Amino acid sequence: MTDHKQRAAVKLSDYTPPAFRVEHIDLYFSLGEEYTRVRSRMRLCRAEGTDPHTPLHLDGEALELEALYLDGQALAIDDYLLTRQGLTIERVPDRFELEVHTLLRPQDNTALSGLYRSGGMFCTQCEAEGFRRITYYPDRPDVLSRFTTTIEADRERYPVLLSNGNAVDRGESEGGRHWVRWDDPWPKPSYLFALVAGDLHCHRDRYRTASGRDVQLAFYVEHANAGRTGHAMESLKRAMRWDEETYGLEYDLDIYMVVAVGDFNMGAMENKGLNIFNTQYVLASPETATDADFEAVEAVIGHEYFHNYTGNRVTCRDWFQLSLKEGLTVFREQQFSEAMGSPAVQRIQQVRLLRSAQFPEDASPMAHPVRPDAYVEINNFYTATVYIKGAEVIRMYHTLLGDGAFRNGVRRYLERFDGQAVTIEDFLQTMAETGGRDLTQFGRWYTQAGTPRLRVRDAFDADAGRYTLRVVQECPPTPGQPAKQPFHIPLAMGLVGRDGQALPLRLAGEPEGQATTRVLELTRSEQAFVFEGLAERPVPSLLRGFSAPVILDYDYSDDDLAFLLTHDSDAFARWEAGQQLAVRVILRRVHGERREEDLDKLRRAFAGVLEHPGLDASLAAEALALPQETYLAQQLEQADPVAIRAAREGVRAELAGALAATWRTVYSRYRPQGPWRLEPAAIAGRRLANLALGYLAATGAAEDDERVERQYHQADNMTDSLAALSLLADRDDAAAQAALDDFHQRWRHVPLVLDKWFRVQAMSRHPGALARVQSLLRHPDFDLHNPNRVRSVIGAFAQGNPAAFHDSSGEGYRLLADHILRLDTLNPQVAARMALPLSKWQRYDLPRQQIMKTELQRIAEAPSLSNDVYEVVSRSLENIA
Ligand code: B3K
Ligand code: ZN
Repeated sequence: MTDHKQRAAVKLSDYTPPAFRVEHIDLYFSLGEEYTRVRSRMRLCRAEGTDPHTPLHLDGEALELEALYLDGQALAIDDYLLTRQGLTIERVPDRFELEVHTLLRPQDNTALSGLYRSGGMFCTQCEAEGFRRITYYPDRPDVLSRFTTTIEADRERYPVLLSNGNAVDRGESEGGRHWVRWDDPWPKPSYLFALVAGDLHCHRDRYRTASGRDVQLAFYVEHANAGRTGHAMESLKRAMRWDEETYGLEYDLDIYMVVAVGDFNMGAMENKGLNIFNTQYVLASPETATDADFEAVEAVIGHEYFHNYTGNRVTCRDWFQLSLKEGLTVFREQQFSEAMGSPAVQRIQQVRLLRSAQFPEDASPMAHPVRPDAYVEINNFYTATVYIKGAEVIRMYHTLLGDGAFRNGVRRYLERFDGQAVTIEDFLQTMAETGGRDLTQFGRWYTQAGTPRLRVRDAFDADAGRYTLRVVQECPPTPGQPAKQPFHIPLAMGLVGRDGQALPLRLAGEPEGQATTRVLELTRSEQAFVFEGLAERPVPSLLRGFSAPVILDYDYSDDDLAFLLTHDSDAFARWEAGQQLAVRVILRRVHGERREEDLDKLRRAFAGVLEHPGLDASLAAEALALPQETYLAQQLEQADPVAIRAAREGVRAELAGALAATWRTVYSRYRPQGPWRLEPAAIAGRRLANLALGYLAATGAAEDDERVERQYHQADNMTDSLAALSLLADRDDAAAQAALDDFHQRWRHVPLVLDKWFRVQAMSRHPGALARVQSLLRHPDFDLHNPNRVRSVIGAFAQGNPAAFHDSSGEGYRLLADHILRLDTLNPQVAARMALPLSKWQRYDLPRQQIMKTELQRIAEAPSLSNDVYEVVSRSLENIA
């Protein structure tokens, strides 16, 4: 069997500081249709304390070296050593100038890393290690340099030429060409370099900072997308204002540019002053984008903007520190989204994502700590763990320190380390100092992988009025970490009286207090907390606001859950109680256990949500949505996704029938009247009405089927249109096919919308979904070169349609493996992402495990596999811990 240790892993413990500094780099790009020439002139100097005999090593990959000059002298072929990884010059002075000429073919760069083409434009993606695909350079985040960049290209084809910083000069050159020179005053690591050239439409605006400086804002898109950047522009201004008000951080250049490209490996990139975005997170109009898309645009615009400080001004020493910028920036993005919308709804959605994306990762052979300690390919570590568990870790600092100390700590961190490349330890130390807390044990959140489980038991002593909570924490083994030390866990909780009132919490030995929520700090494997002054046994409300990324295990009765759903003062805890009730009912069905009273319990609980005075439609929609199949699967040692689908759909259909009249009323009452508006009440209305429509689609009544069709045909916005279309994609009658054909016909020239057409079919709950996916992959509009299209078919199917993907025939696995192998020759980064569903094989029954492993093995044995896919499949095949 292939072993990932056969390929060189980079280890955190091997870190050494850079031997050379780059004081300045002057880049010259001559862009062409067949080849592009890059000339780099660097002023280098040996870092203080470095051995004077240390050779100079520059990273470089997939480059053609045309010439090399050291202090003006051309170097001959035996003056340096050239390998597939880079360039080494054995003897160099302490200070010198190096000029490097390279030749690239961006039009053939299907990996979309480095300089590549998307549609008619040139663009770059340098994080993590794309700059070495442009020129030879010490391509590591702890080498910061001042960049000037001149871009020269055909004037007609590429009227817009952009790079980081300010445009300082421009001119004409021969043969209908022109050039622009950019100067970035802020020293930066190479991963933040960017270049764009194209014939682009520009949406301009400006922003006045708190101190009164005017910043130009510019969104560049292909002409066909003009008019769809308004929401992104407004989101950017809101993000700029929010960061000033919340963290006192003001933008630090005179211009902020965003470019939208249709071919992009991930969501967006925070290049200094020149963000490059996947079109998906910039373009939004009511006809083409759903409410969720609008929200995602605001969040990602915010995220990349917030990186300007957390990531760009203070960056990472090495890529093991990735969560230093990503966890913190995701947390800031979450705070921003909470401030712009409903904090409770946001929190629920964050937790749902954590549970569906990160918990399974933590339970898989790919599990790694928030700060990993080894990698073969760093791009494989832009994971849910580094990003969203990383954000949960930051949220726990916030919970432990309190809002004021947290914000002061972040400010102090940014001031202290401005312009530097630092470590997670530097952040932790600063937060500990500012908060006046010892966070040594807390640091284990960065070094230990796995999801801790809290087992809570309680006892009530009626005579003494004393209630005891006993908490045991344990964390399962993960690869390379058989045993774990206890974590420092903030457990937010409350106690609810039998009358539904929040009870004041008094811990034994403490004076009387009024607080009804407290944060208990767990630091040992087992701890007890004794509350006094209680007249009767309370119902505990545990892990309020999801105060830590853990699995909570407390033996609630069904009635307790229904009670908390109605009475808990914490919105998150109410939602959680409802979800747990639904989880139980569905899992009983999975186990073939059918209790008469089950449906009734759920029906009453759901009706209670809808009858709640002061109903928040958005929160209600969250509470009435059944738990996701992936979450249900995690509750089982070994899951059968087909049985889970059947049980969940069965419950859905029964709830649909039992509450049909209610769903119809909800549908007509909450559907916003009049034209589309992007306002909280209208968004919440659409969400709840579409949820009701989802249940109605399962009643089997002709009137409800027609209601779905009507909504599809009458919708004036993508939210309603797509909600109906995805329900139609679950059917296979003539009306459903007609709607799918209509949608394709209408949107075939709008790639982001066409992605939705592929996605709803790839995620169809129809039993024939697997066959449909097979034909979608042969559809003329399917394109393995475009990551969005790949994600909307292959990703949606393998991650978002468990019952079809895990079809017992194994066809789903084979189809995925075939496509991973093809994709790996084009775009290894995306191919490796697509392989992740197979890495979770241990979670399924034995026959499925067998076929999944066979397919992993087949991939592992393929010749010339990329490091990206190699690392995923070889780790997946290793035995867990
Ligand atoms: N920093 C980029 C991600 C780069 C991923 C490289 N494989 C986007 C972000 O997190 O904002
Ligand atoms: Zn980020």
